[in-house]
Amino acid sequence: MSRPRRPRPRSRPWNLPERDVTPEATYLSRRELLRRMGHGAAIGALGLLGCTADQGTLLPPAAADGPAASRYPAKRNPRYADAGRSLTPAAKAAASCNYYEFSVEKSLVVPLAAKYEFSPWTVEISGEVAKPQTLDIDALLKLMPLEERVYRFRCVEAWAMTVPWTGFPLSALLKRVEPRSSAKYVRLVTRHDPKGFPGVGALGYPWPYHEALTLAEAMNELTLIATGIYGKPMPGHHGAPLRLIVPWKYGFKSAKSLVKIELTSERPKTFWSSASPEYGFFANVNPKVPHPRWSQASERMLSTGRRVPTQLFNGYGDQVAGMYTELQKTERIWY
Ligand SMILES: Nc1nc2c(c(=O)[nH]1)N[C@H]1C(S)=C(S)[C@@H](COP(=O)(O)O)O[C@H]1N2
Ligand SMILES: [Mo]
Repeated sequence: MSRPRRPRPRSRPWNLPERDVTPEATYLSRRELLRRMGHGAAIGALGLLGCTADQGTLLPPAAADGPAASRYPAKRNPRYADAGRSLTPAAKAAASCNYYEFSVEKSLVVPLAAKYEFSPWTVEISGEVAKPQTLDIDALLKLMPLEERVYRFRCVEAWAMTVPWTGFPLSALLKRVEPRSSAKYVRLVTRHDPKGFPGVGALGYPWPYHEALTLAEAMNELTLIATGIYGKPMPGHHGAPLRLIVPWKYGFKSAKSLVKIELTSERPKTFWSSASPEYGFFANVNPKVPHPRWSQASERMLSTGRRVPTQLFNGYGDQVAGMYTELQKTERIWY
């Protein structure tokens, strides 16, 4: 877990506190990253958006067409009607989007994703299952019961939001494909489109973005496949047309733009643990286990900018801690 610290002079204008803790900028300075990605000009043109523009004006209309649009807003699940915090305004959540396929620069994710074509889209559910399926997104949406849930969301960079996701439990989908007894893990793979995604080419990351859960984690009641947010179909920047949500883990586990859900017998590799030894497989939220480069004791609410104490398992311990009682004797479960 220990790695050399890079000197990070605080006088530089891009060294705002949030950026200072961006885990992904480990190897290169942000300016260098942006230069290599060819975003220099875009940053010049949009440079003020992150600070002064009314973020509300950056929001593209949600994907309001499509046969599933009439299913929104879905009925809110009373068990998750309220996450004990006020909802984050949609524009604030959009302004903080993390989506490296588009850009490492948060203010560019919304405008770049707005130009991307997310349709048509198919999802494959395969691997150690009795009934593998490849479904068009509309067919999938017709099949699954949609509900709304308000969850807390905690990024490893120590910002947090509270948002209403629309979607269905991953368990409901997995039951349909009938996992074999050999299935122990669920691997989630996102769209691979090096030509279409402007952020992919220049960076040496192991694209496509991929994540994984144990089968028990995937079957946990909290684990969602989200197809919408704020009562509407998912906009591009939050992971259209469908993404994972695992609210007791750091946000990087919640992979966007899924194209494949594969059940496996061996533990799959994950994008961030391949990219850096700072990250492991489990990535459960724990305020007492600092990141090698910063504390996780508190988090900055996107809604107010205030810091609040971080909760163990992001406050979802009642529903998830049991899965780790044995595991944590032999595994590194916090990163
Ligand atoms: N495909 C993909 N999924 C991704 C990411 C990404 O860069 N690409 N970033 C992750 C990180 S680090 C976080 S914090 C969340 C952010 O979700 P949001 O932008 O909808 O808030 O998405 C996660 N899922
Ligand atoms: Mo994140």
